[in-house]
Amino acid sequence: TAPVLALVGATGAVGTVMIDIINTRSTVPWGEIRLIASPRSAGKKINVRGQDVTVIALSPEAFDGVDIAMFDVPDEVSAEWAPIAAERGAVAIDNSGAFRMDADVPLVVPEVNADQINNRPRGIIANPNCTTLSMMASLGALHREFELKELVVASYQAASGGGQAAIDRLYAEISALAGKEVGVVAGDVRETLEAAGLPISDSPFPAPLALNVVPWAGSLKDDGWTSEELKVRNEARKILGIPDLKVSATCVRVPVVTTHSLSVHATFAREVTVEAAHKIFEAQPSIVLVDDPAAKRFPTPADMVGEDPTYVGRVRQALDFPNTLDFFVCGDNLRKGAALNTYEVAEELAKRL
Ligand code: 11C
Repeated sequence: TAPVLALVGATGAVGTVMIDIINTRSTVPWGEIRLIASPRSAGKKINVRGQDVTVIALSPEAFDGVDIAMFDVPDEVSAEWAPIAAERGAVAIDNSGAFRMDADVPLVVPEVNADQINNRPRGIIANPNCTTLSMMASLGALHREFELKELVVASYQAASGGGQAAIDRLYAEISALAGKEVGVVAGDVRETLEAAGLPISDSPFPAPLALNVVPWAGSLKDDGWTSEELKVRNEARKILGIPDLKVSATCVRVPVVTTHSLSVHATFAREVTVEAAHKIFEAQPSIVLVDDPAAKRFPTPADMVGEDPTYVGRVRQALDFPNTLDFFVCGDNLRKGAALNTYEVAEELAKRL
């Protein structure tokens, strides 16, 4: 019989993208598709592949009969409920940070390490952070050919990585600054926002985001690193299966609504050329290569938001570093960065049940 799929967090930002993905797939392998959310959202009806499905409240019984349960909820909700789903017989695919670095939980990007799907002693599979995910298809493909040794990245992260409140804040800041000649005197953007009733103390960001860039994402960890920067390092190592990969990341928030970008400086064990990298990117179905510097063609987040593939461009051989490529990637943080990768893991798993 066809497997039963559950979506936990069906009414959230990522859950909504997930339902869009399910609704736009030409075929799905599922029998029932069950929508689960907090008691507040229970009773709501959502159209899933032409049928109105009533959202049910999160409870242990909600997982009875479920084969695969996808979780798009905060870390603490996943930490409590993914093991309950697993106890009830489902495989939980979790998009939070709760289990990613646990040794007995695989961290899966299907085009890089699909083989890890079978290695799930706790019945839990984790989905990486959206920043890490945006560069995994390209790095995984290059690593297979040239063996990655060192990775230095800077991210340009969209507001929506911080959820709906962060998106609302960016729009509010843009409205408050529109038509004003600010950004010319130190502090004038901050003061204008404050005068408009938008003090930074109310913002999810630690500085103005409109007309600015903010070198901060996540929370403070040891020695000045942010949680986001450590996630990029730890998760990249785990997904690529290179425990001693040298990684240095600086995570920066930019005034983009959705789609994270990264500038990547990657050093390999073997010689790598732009031509060879182009061929590898072109052969990878989940990558679109946009790299024509003479025509000034390269990916930008505003030009590919809402799309499934990650976009790669500005591929250059580093002038002063042997066996090293520099390139720029853009990935929709709500699609491949979250809902889409989770769903692709579920599809892979369905084939193996
Ligand atoms: C951000 N990457 O852009 C974060 C959001 O570990 O899943 C996702 C956090 C996570 O703020």
